[in-house]
Amino acid sequence: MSMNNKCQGCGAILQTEDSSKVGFALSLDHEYCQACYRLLHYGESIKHFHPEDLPSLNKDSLIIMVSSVLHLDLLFTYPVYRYQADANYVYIINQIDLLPKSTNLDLLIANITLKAKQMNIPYIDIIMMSAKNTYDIENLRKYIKSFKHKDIYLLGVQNSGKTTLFNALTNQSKALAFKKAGLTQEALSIKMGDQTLWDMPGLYQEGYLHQMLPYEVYKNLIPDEEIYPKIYQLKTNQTLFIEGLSALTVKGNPTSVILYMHRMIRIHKTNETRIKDLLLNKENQFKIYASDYEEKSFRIPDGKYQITFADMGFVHVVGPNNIKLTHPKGMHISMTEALFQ
Ligand SMILES: Nc1nc2c(ncn2[C@@H]2O[C@H](COP(=O)(O)OP(=O)(O)OP(=O)(O)O)[C@@H](O)[C@H]2O)c(=O)[nH]1
Ligand SMILES: [Mg+2]
Repeated sequence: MSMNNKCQGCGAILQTEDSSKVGFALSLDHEYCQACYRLLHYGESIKHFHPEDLPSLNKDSLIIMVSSVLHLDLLFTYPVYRYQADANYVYIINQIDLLPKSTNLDLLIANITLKAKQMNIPYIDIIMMSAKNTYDIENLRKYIKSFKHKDIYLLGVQNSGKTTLFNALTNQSKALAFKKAGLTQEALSIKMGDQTLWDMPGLYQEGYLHQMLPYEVYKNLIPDEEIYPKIYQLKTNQTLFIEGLSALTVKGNPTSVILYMHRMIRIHKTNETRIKDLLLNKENQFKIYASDYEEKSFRIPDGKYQITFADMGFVHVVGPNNIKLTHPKGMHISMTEALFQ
């Protein structure tokens, strides 16, 4: 088995021996492993593994931490600067094109900067951009060039857009960038002048949709274009039923809830008493995705708060209030202060 041929799509070392293992290809001459080939040509997903450990990085590098606006609750939570203390850090808040055009981006960046200061995060810059915007990419390319570092790493949670940035910055499209979490398996690198740009496997996040649903299903639940916020007025004990995935019930005073999710996700306003019936699919009205659900209660303090539903989006709720959620068991749910209005 050759140890040199890497799949151009996910970076896995190609092997022809075990079709159940990562990097399997029919021939070592192929550009792509079979999993990437099928994903690329047929949109079909066969197993990819989820790399969990941070691979070792060269010293004195520039680390670009890529975060999606969908994962802002996790921003700065991965203490990469502890493992790689000699590196310099730049944070990219990617996918800002997903936020409604009306979003106050100045306020967002001010709040993010404040959060970084409060958490003592070492960083050179925080950049908000879209990997799909050629102007942003051009600026980022120039920005990277202005550094003396030889190695530039793209790091961050799965699906934050590292490979999309990597392809755009290097003017090619061989590495695969899809909504499939954990797609990049091993580091991919390309020379940019005298610097090397590294696209790294995503950091694994527990409780995201890929853990409970097949790719064919979850890819349709993750937003990929501008989100149009939906506002709902809810009375006490009224519930927002979010497709067959979660239910949000207001337990305190009547309030409004603003929902930021994929426009195709069906929302149904109902009463708390009907959640069980709906989830048991008695009505056959909604797709029901999970079989095991759990409940969580949140006491929302005074102010605007964000409840994040794994990697599918979030809601804004104004406190003080009490909110009850019903969601698939193990789903990552968090409550944080809202970073924009
Ligand atoms: N709308 C929008 N979509 C983006 C942007 N950046 C990436 N995407 C999409 O997000 C999905 C994931 O992108 P990838 O580049 O594969 O993400 P990754 O961080 O490399 O993911 P892993 O390899 O799993 O760690 C793809 O469907 C991209 O098209 C962006 O700025 N805007
Ligand atoms: Mg990738």
